[in-house]
Amino acid sequence: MSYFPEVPTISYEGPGSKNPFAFKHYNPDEVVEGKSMREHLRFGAAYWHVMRNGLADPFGGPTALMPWDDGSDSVENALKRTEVFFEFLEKTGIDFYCFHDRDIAPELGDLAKSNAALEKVTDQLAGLQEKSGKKLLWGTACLFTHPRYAQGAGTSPSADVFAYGAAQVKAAMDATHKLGGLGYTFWGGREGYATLLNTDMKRELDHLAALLHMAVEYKKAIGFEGQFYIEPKPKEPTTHQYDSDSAACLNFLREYDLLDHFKLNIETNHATLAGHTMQHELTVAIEAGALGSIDANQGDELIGWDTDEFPSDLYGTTHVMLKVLEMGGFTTGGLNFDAKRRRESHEPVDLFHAHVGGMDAFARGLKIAAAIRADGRLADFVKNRYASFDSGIGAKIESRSTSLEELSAHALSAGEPALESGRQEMLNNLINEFI
Ligand code: XUL
Ligand code: CO
Repeated sequence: MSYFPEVPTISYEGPGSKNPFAFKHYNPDEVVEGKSMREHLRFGAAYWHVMRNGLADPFGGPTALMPWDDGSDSVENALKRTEVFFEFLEKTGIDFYCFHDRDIAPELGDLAKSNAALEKVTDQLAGLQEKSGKKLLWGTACLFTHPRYAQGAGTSPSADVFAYGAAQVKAAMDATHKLGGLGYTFWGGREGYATLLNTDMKRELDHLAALLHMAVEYKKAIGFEGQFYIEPKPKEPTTHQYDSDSAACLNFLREYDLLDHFKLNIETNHATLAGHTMQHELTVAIEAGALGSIDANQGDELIGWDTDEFPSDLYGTTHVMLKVLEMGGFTTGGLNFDAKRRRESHEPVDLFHAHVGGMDAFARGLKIAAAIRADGRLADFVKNRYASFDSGIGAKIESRSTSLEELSAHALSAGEPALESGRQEMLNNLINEFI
């Protein structure tokens, strides 16, 4: 029984192929910088977008055709979706997936029943993973959809809501552990505020840190060895999200003594919303030794919200892969397509076009980034730009073995410093040589 009878298993046919159900660039076993593309890219599919996103928007209902889905909240329907999803993973050749507890199993109006449903679905997922070799990149708890979380979960003003959220985190960590998940993500769904008039920011942040510390404790208690991630996002749904960008997350983790236990899961469209480039967000994380995983998508520069589009911009994928290669590749993380089709792309085959395009865009990004690195001019330029710190007074500044007195004497004797050009246009041209 096939849920996508019109779609073949996607394979690599090379740049000359005109087949929309073929990779033009993603050739899983092709070796780049000593590793296969599959090992570099570690693609993941987001269960919430592939299986649960009906493509509704604030002005109109869902359009996505899901002939396999009876639209009910039954466990049977949830179990059926897992089979559809694994056929999708099989045909696209995507090796990993990610989920929220409530994507895979229904919320049944009673926590014990919801937990039992999650157990049943994860039993089934365990079997499907076993059969297919697919792996769970990370799991998470959905602490933002249900009305009880309207004012936050870990930062809710209600201790009972906090406890309910904590219970969901516990069950979602159990589910992730049971499925051999390589990571567990905390995205601060509604952990933020709409107005400071009703908000005690300090207490809310203390509570959020308390939740994360308890999760660290629980992780030890159950022997879960996956990596914890925090996913920055500046706004939407709340006006101000506490985990607004990489720097804010790192500061929070340091302040609350959590940095040893967390890395960041950075999403391209969230970077855009924060007024940063993705390179900026990745660089901040990498320099702190804290880049864990990536939610791969792109935003629309003409629209000010999280459009979660599939990555198609080759400059974007090139810059991401330059950073990933620079850090030495992913360990537990990967490229999770936290992306949805446009509302107009409502047919099941569009799921394939979307992911195939994203995978090819990243495969090209990888090849282009590797070529830029092999060429070496870009890295050399940056290295040379700071060469004055390699010896003499610059080396003393870097080793903190000088003083304002000595630097003043240096400046008095050296005269007016000369600056070399930053050569931005030349470097843009250099990148374009490879795109
Ligand atoms: C929301 C978002 C989430 C997280 C997981 O913008 O990116 O889907 O990735 O909760
Ligand atoms: Co995301």
